[in-house]
Amino acid sequence: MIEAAFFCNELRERGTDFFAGVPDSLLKHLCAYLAENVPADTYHIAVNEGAAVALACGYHFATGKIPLIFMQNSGLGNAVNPLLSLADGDVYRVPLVLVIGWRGEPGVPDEPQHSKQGRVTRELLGAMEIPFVVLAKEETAARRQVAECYESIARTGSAFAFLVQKDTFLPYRMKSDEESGALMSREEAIEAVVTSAPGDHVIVSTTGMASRELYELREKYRMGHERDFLTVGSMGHASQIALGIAHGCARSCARQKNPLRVIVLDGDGAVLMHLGALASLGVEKPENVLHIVLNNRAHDSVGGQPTIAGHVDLCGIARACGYERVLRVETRAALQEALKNTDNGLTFIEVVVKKGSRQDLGRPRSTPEENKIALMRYVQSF
Ligand SMILES: Cc1ncc(C[n+]2csc(CCOP(=O)(O)OP(=O)(O)O)c2C)c(N)n1
Repeated sequence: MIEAAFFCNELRERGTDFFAGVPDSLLKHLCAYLAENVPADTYHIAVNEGAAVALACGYHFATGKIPLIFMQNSGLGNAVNPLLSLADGDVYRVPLVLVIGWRGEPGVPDEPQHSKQGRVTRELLGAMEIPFVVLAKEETAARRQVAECYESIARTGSAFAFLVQKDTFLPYRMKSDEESGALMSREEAIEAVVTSAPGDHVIVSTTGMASRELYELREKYRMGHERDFLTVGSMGHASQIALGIAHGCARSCARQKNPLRVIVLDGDGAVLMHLGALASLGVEKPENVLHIVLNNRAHDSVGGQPTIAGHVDLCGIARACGYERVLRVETRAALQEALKNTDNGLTFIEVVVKKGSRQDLGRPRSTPEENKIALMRYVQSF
């Protein structure tokens, strides 16, 4: 394994002094190092990976320097458009260093949502004509690769990528940023939703630990999983899946008078990633959608890196987008109270929670497809 400090110093020696991206668990030690060791105005957690590419391009236009963009390979999808239609050599030819966490690497056990992505990551980069290496886990080889990266960039004027395998970076311990214990945990908030959700409902939960916690809570209360859609990948799209379900139910559910409630359990990082979804919901106003954002101001599931949600008025945005009932709660009692009156049109509840999860949190034991089939059967039975 290599030190994040070593890798960053190699880059900095070659003039890279701007770091933007969306975090990944495979890059958490790199992000932790950057957070504490580079000036705050040069380290940016972007709302999505495409935004990070654009941000880095802008920095290059202003400085001529070669910025670095970090992301999980899941984020390549968000980045493809700006990589090919902004930074590419056929367009503005922007030199970029990409550092990409390689989830789902063939032969390495991982979650289903990473499997295809991991299998095709190299081919995707190849199709985009972005040269890459798998970052070595040993300093001499890694140093050689960094030299190769900047030689390639000097030759092509375009991007070069490092694919980062599991256990490439040595642990970097950040100073503790433990939050006050007064706030609920995400899991406690989800428990309150699961145990006091109104009537017949389905829950569309967001990417990361929220979905795992929901799955475990359904086990704990022996509730079955057929009412849940776990958005295990596709970060930021849970609320649009819910909107689609709501539209479908409105057309086909027999019990139109009392439609199935569709509850979104979103994360702050996820909601910021595709914030435009709020505008779609707010304008379309499906009356049976309850959008809950569990705001821990962090990308908790991949290492706790901060989002910008602590500086953004999510309720104000929801209101401005047209949500009819908007609330912000900080306690379990307030959340339970808020959940009592959710049949008055499109509702948004921001739940302020603390970071962190149980150490022994499990993972769904049924496959995504099994979950989907059970959910479809449940929804279509109305
Ligand atoms: C497009 C994409 N980028 C990055 C990731 C990696 N990822 C998985 S969960 C997560 C953090 C989600 O943060 P948030 O929505 O705030 O929920 P929390 O983990 O804090 O509960 C990230 C960045 C991903 N799955 N997909």
